[in-house]
Amino acid sequence: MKQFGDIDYYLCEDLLSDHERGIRDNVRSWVESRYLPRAADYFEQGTFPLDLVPEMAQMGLFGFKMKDYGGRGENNTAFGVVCRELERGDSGLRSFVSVMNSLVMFPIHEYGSQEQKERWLPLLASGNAIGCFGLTEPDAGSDPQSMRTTAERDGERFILRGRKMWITNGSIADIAVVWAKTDGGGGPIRGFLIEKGTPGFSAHDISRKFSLRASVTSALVLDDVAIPAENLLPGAHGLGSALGCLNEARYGIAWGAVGAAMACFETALNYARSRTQFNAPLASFQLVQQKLAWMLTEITKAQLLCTRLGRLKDEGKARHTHISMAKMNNAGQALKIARTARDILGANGISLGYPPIRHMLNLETVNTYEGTEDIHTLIIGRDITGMDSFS
Ligand code: TGC
Ligand code: FAD
Repeated sequence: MKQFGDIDYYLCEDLLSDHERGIRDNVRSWVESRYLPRAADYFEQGTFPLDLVPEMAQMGLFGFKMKDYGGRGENNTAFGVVCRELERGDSGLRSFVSVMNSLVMFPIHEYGSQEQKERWLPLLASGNAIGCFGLTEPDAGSDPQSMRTTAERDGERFILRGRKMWITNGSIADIAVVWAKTDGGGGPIRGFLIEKGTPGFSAHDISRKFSLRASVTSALVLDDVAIPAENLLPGAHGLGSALGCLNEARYGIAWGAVGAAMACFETALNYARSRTQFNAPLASFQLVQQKLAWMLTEITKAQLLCTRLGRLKDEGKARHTHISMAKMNNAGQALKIARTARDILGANGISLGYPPIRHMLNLETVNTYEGTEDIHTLIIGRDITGMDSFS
């Protein structure tokens, strides 16, 4: 049964090419048939459906923009549309694809050696390897420059010591992109590849999450982890290189949040039309119409923002501050839209039988990770004023 309609008040989909619309339709129908029927179960059970990874690889969802090493070579706008359609299903599903593309394959492709690219990119593109990205630490979240993880050169090896926290895919990853300060903590931040099974390296899942439950989130432990010197990403120099990966992921999140908001709006509208109270459909009450009108207006604004951002990125004109604005606005508004949808559903709104509560809880994470709403506000504030107010 087809569940998703087109929520496109300003005909933004007309701004896509036939090819991009074809990609949208394929991913949408896969999400509807393969993910949505089990979405509430995955969330309730707190599991990510690893059995779907080969199907996603088959669709070319890993290395989606990469022109070589088994990638699909699509543009940024098409990638955004994919993220939106995946997140109509669940933020955990989009997160998996974000991490694979933007936080693991991107840094290996951009900053990796020839050997690293040849070894890992085809494996990741085919879904035969999973990756994770370790930047955040227990005491370094919004301020990754204050990280404590270190990498010490020891002849032909590096020895890594530290902890990473809140790492998507951590325990299921074959390869971890880990950021650490060199020279015992006094040197610049560099990126390293750490393989699963390396002595001293382990991942422990974070349980009791109420958000992004259909996604694996782990802590990484690095106790004197010795890796070959060639596991350093040679092209990654300083925090800016890690932030370069975040630009890619934040861009996908800006689109993805719109997908979650669309799913919530659609549910709320259908519910308001069919539910009767005081002998009239909820949708006939002015207060309910006000909520629906506000939701659709915010979705439309968010669609316009990320459609334009996609084209700017395709033309090489997108600045990281443009991406911050779209991530900040779209995640924040999607969260408010999900809360409003949950409200329109009344008591049913707290049931996993309807998607809004699941999206609402997920969007709490989406609004926090990849830079909180506050941090993106400060990034934009710094861009406008030229004055740094992070500390
Ligand atoms: P700051 O001095 O601003 O910058 C340090 C260097 O980086 C450059 N830079 C950027 N480069 C590329 N892209 C960007 N977005 C950049 N922003 C800054 C900058 O020019 C500078 O270069 P250079 O050559 O002068 O050294 O650094 P700061 O320490 O003041 O921090 C700035 C701040 C706060 C904006 C940054 O630290 C930040 O963005 N914090 C938020 C942390 C964050 O977003 N973490 C995300 C972790 S990963 C994650 O959440 C994955 S979720 C996965 C999933 O989808 O499941
Ligand atoms: P803090 O930095 O401690 O912030 C707490 C509060 O203080 C926030 O409201 C923040 O906005 C505010 N604040 C902080 N600094 C300022 C300031 N200067 N001015 C005003 N307000 C401020 N990280 C990874 O590296 N890899 C991953 O794969 C990954 N996946 C994640 C998955 C999940 C489910 C979650 C929840 C997080 C994930 N993260 C990941 C971590 C995420 O990026 C961080 O949680 C995020 O960057 C915020 O850091 P923090 O949680 O330490 O909050």
